[in-house]
Amino acid sequence: SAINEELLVTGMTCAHCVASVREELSEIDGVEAVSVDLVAGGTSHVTVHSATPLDDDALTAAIEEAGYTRVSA
Ligand code: 9UX
Repeated sequence: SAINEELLVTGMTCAHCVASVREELSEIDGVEAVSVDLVAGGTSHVTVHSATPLDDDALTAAIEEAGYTRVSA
C-alpha cells in the first residue's frame, strides 16, 4: 500500500462513526486499509491506504454514504 490518501471528515463523534466510515471506504476497489484519527466533534483525519490510485469522487461518496462530510484542507 504505497498510496496514502488523507481525507478530512467532520461530523464523527464516536467509535461507531469510525466503524461506519471504515466500512464504506473499505468497499472501494483498491482500498487495503483505513486509519482514522478521531477528533470528536471536530475535523477527523482519515487515511486510506492503497497500492493503486483511487477514485477521489468515490472516496467523497463513501464518506457521505456513511453519513459524514468530507471537507477541504
Ligand atoms: Mo455514535 Mo456517530 O453513537 O454519528 S454513531 S455519534
